[in-house]
Parts: sequence; structure tokens; C-alpha cells
Amino acid sequence: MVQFLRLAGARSLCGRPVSSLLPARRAISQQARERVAALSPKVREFVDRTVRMCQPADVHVCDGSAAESASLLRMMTEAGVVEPLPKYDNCWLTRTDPADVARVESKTFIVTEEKRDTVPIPRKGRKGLLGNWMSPKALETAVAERFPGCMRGRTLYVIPFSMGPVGSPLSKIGIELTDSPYVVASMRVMTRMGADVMATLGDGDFVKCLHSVGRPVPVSKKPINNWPCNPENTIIAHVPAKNEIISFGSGYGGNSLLGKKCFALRIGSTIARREGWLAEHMLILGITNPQGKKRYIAAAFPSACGKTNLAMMTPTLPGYKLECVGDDIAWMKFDENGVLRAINPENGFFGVAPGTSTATNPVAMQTIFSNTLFTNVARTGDGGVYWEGLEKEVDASVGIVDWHGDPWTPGSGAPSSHPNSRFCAPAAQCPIIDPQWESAEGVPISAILFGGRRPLGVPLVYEAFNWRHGVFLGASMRSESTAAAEHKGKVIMHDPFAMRPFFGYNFGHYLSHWLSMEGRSTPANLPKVFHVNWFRKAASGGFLWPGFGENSRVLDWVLRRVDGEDCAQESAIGLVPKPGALNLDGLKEAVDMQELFSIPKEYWQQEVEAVNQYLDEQVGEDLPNEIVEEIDLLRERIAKL
Ligand code: GTP
Ligand code: SPV
Ligand code: MN
Repeated sequence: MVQFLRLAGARSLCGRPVSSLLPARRAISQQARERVAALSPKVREFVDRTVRMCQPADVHVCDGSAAESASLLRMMTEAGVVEPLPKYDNCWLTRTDPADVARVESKTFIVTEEKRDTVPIPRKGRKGLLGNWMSPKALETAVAERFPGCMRGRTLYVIPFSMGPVGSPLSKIGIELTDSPYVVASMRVMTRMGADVMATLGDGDFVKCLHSVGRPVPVSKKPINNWPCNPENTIIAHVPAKNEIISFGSGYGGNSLLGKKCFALRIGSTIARREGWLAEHMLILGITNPQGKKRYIAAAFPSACGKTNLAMMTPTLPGYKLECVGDDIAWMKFDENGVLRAINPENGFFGVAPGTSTATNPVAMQTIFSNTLFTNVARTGDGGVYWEGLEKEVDASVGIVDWHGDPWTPGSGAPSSHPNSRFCAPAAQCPIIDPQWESAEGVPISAILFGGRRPLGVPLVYEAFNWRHGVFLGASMRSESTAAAEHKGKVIMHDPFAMRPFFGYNFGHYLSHWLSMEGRSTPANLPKVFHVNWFRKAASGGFLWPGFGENSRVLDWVLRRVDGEDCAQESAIGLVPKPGALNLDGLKEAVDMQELFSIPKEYWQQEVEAVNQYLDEQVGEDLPNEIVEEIDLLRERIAKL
């Protein structure tokens, strides 16, 4: 970006030579001032205030056009921030500073006057693990230490964006102010962005999103990979009372594309609580059975645990058809008939690249090779991409350069791509995008799945006895850690509702909110709740279940349960398929069903105590009684095993 601003003769978006924007400390130009003056009063106030504080060299109001995006990508190419991938149509590769490759949960905060509004108070002597609280005063200090002058020498981009289809009653509008053109290009894919959103907003209210990479120009040291960032001072703060998000120091994914986790989940969950709906880390899919009956399912799995894959799955069971509504976030609301309706607030997929292949996710492979931004994957000599999982599809003899930009050969030990490397592709390009994916009222949800990476003890699928037990299944979710956040090693972490990094308010209150949803529905319409685990391992270390398209066998059983079929039996942990009820016709490899569905008593005794200890210590006084009762019931049932 330093280079970008110093390129002789390079042109800014408004057509003036970039060099005229320097020197960095000069106030913004008359033209930029005029562009700001033309904004509606509330947006203008936000931009004005930010310009005064951050002192950018220029202001650009994004119109969201293809020409604007092309112009930005050209500038970023000249600056060495992105590289074109000539093997594909309008695809680009970015390599970040290796210090900025994932969400930074430890530096993510919710700002409220009262700490207890953000996090439950843990039992004495315990460290709270359900989010980080910051006081408004501390935020003020943090902002004052970071933001004054932080955009010097850079352009401030004004991004009007809509989460959900523009103008839909369930949609919400945000304005992101950022000094990262990579964020602009990514937000154009991940959200509906541009002039029509600004027009729809008028002088209405919006979620204020402020983002800076935190490296004013001239930079004190040369950015690695031309990716300016400031990991030492990174902070991602959310102020629910003001519908405000403030992010500094990271340009990556959920830290900087503020519509996603920051808005649609953290701020979104606080709005949802106030307004009586749910903002969840869930995929949404439509599935049509061989009889032609279509149902929609939502599923919450933690980061890098299979949402994108399930959302685009190619069923191996004959006669099933799957369509994708969303792969990461669901906004859901019970309608006047008690039917849970869901929309995907996003406009694109920010998916994990490694593991994506024609064998595992052919639909994703058909989605991501045009108009896509790749980040931290490897590059082939013929201008394509490469990552772990493409060994059989890409001829390595053309030469591969790894995500650091160094030559790489298969078998060299280190992976070619960062494990959290991603593709950022328009959802509309997905060949199985659901015809209803932009429906204003949302799609009706028949079942909710919770799941995680559980190498031991947890069966392939089981059903909750009722809604309350279902809420408990969400509350007691655990999963092996992944590269999507900064955690080290493969530990089994508690990740209730796959939302631990994304709660916008006290998890105890969140549980009460979920429990109360039963009252908004009817027994016939209330979605059934299930727990799934594609990741159980054999003693030999391999997965017991083939997963991916074979997961259609589990969805088949789920739908038959939704239809009320008598194909389940009680177990200590929930309803499991009756012997022979899971359709295994044509399954190519032998599966040890005994092992896959076993419920080891000792394992579950430890499990219930681990969940009990976690919920008691972490949620304490705020843990609803219903959940305490579910723990006791589970303990009793396991004792009888
Ligand atoms: P986020 O975007 O971080 O929220 O992740 P996600 O939940 O969408 O996860 P994704 O579908 O991208 O999957 C992450 C990893 O899990 C990939 O490497 C997949 O190949 C792998 N995976 C997905 N589904 C399965 C499955 O059924 N079985 C096995 N063994 N691996 C799977
Ligand atoms: C996740 O980590 O759950 C993601 C990627 O979907 S990010 O947008 O970085 O949060
Ligand atoms: Mn996610």
C-alpha cells in the first residue's frame, strides 16, 4: 500500500494522480470534502468525525460498481497487494503478513457499562471464557491511543452495505469506513454493497463500522507482503448500545469484513435479543427428498467444522437434491404461525480453502473460479491456485509457490497454504443456490443441527428429546480447536452453539432467550433439534464415517424424524437411529456402526461432569434452571448405562 500511494503516475479512483494526495499530513482535498458534503446527514456526521480523527489523505464513497472494483484491483496489483490469477476469470490472490491470518478472539471485546450485560460472572477464582468485556471508558482510551492520524497517507473508503437483500424487511444496513482496499473488494463480494444501499438508507440509522489496518503512511517499517497490519495493537470492539463496531490493526476476514461476525453475529445477536429473534453461526440448506418434499435445515458447527461443506453437499443417496441458502450465518425469526423463518444475511462465501476439492465439495469447486479473491493459498506456475486436498487435481510439475511466496514441492513438510486460507466468492455463482435464497420472508426451518469435531465418544447423530433438551445440546457443544482462530494445538474446547467467539451479550441471557423461543411456536411447527458428529475416529486414527456427501444419509434420517417416522429409539444421550434405520444402501466403504454409535459409559460420565463444571463455573448465577435440570437428567441416564 505504501508503494500504491507512491507509484508515479498511478491514478486514484477519482482520476487524479495518487501522488497528488501526498504529502500525507495535508488535509483532505476540496473534492473529497465535496464528496463527504453530498452524503446524508447521519452518514456525513460519521465520516466527518472519522476524517477528523484518522486524517486520511482522501475519501472515496464506494458505489459498488464492477468498474470501481476493477479499478481497485488494478491499483492493488500495481502495489503488490494482490496478484491476478490468469488461469481463471477475474480471480485474485492475496498473501497477508503471516502475523495476520485469522480472527483474534483474545483482542475481541464487547463494550457495555455493566460487565454482566456482556459476560456471565464466573465462579470465584475462575477466568471467564465466554467473551471479553471492556468498559466504555477503556474503549475511549483504546481508541485515543490508536486512531488519531491512523489513516494518514491512505484513502478512507466509505462502504454502504446491506446484510440481507437490499430493502428486505429482515435486512439491516451498515456503513463501514476502512483504509483497506482489500476490505472494499471483499465486502463487495460478502455483502450487498454500493449506491443502491445508500439510496435505500436515506437518512435512516445504520450500524457504524470503523476499520483501520493501523499503519499510517509513511510506515515505520516495510509491511510484510505489502500487507500493512498492526498485530501488537489489534483490537476489535463492539458497542451494542450504539450499534457500533471499531476494529484496528488486522485486515483479515472476520476482523475486518465487519458485516460478518462483528455485525451479523455479535451486534446482530444483541439486536435479535431486543427484537425477539435469533442471529446464529449457522448454515441454511434446502433438501428435497425422493418423494419431492422439500424442507430447510439450519446447522451450527464451530469455525472450520464443516458448514460450507454441508451447505453445498452433493448427496450420495439417490433421489435427494440439496440446495444452498447460506454457509455461515442465519438470522431466524418465528413468524405469526410459529414457523421459524431464516435468511442468510450474507452475499458470498468466505470459505476454508484446504480440504476443498472435487472429491469433497464439487459444488464449491464450481463456484470459486470466477470473481473470487483467494487469501493465503498457494499459486501454481500456470496462474492457478493450489492447497492441501488438490493433490489429485493439480499437476504440481508446473511449479508451486507457497502462501509465503516461496517455491514449494509436495512432501516438503510444511503445508503449501495456511490452514485458515480462504476463498471469497459470490453466493449467486453457486450452481445449487436455492431459488429462495433471497426471499424476503426467509425459508421455513424444520430442523436445527448442532455439531463439532468430536474424535471420541460422540455418536454420528442423535435427536433431542424436546426443545429444552435441544437448547442443552447447543449449550454443551464441544469441538477440537481449528486454525480459524489463534488457538494452539488440538484441544477439545467448549463452544456452545458454535457461538463462543461471537456472543454479543451474556451467554446465560442468550440461553434464556433460546429457551423462551418455544413459546413463540407450536408443537407442530417447532423445529426438531439434533446433534451430529462427522469426525469420530477409530483407534487406528482414521475417521469412522466417510462424511461429505455421505452425510446425506444422516439428513435422510433427520427428515424422516421430522416426518414423524418411527425410526428412533431412546438412549442415555438422546434419540438414536433404530438398528438398520440409517440408510446405508450403496455405501462404498465398510463402516463400523457399532463403534460409530457406541455411547461409552465412562466417557460420558466424564463428559457430563466436564459440561457441568464448565457451565457452572462460567455461567454461574446466570445459568437457567432448565439447563441445570438437563444436566441432572443426563447424569441420571448415564448412571443407568
Ligand atoms: P468457517 O467458515 O470457519 O465457519 O468453517 P465451516 O464450518 O464452513 O467449515 P468448512 O465446511 O469449510 O470445513 C472445514 C474443514 O472441515 C475442511 O477442511 C473440510 O474438508 C472438513 N470437513 C467438512 N466436512 C467434513 C466431513 O463430513 N468429514 C470430514 N472428515 N471432514 C470434513
Ligand atoms: C469463522 O471463523 O467462523 C469464519 C471465518 O467464518 S471469519 O470470517 O474470519 O470469521
Ligand atoms: Mn464461520
